[in-house]
Amino acid sequence: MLVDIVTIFPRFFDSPLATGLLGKAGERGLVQVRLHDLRQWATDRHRSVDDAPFGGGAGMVMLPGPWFDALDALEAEGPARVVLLAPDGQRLDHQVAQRLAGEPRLILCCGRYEGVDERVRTRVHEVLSIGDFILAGGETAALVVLEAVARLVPGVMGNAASAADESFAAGLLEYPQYTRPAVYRGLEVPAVLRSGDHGAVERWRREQALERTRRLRPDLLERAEDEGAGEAEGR
Ligand code: J9Q
Repeated sequence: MLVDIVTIFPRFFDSPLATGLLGKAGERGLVQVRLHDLRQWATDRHRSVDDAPFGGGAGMVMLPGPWFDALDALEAEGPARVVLLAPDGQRLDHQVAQRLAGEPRLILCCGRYEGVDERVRTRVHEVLSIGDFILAGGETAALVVLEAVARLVPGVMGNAASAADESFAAGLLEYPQYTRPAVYRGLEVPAVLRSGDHGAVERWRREQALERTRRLRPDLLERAEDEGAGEAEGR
């Protein structure tokens, strides 16, 4: 997968792209990320990318010109799914991430929080939000999208177990995890996990995941039921 990110802060992505899963996916050529400074498509001598809003009001609005020219240039290289990060977009979830992971090429457009000239939306295929809160700009949201999508690109996560966990994780919260020591400051690891009875461990984990989901995120169970998934598919 190729991901082009258009931003006024290309350096924002340096450390996340060099580190951990994204770093490894880049090294292995599974997810190639290219960063583009929106200012390279600015046309005035100050390299402006924003201006005051028509009609007045606080803040600045990103100019259509640099965005149109950036997308002209990037799309001239070939087809891509163009995504704008904005608070009024469709909410990112596992399903959206899976859909995007199937795309050969994405262009992630990071706007600033005051907004992007409305006409830029004529050039994007979809608008995505990562939640109901205000960020300074789309960069943080783009990074969230990128990480959620990259780990679903075939080959990035590796083993079959993570793929199996993935379908499970989509519908239920995770079961409680423990490692050594068996007793820490008087807090014990549940006996079933140390019993060696793999069937019992499996049943316990499923029960715990269901209970935890019912208690903390009942909306996830309702959705799994609506989708006709859940029990039958082992989620
Ligand atoms: C660009 N608040 O917020 C939540 N998801 C995305 C955003 C966002 C924002 C400002 C600018 C994206």
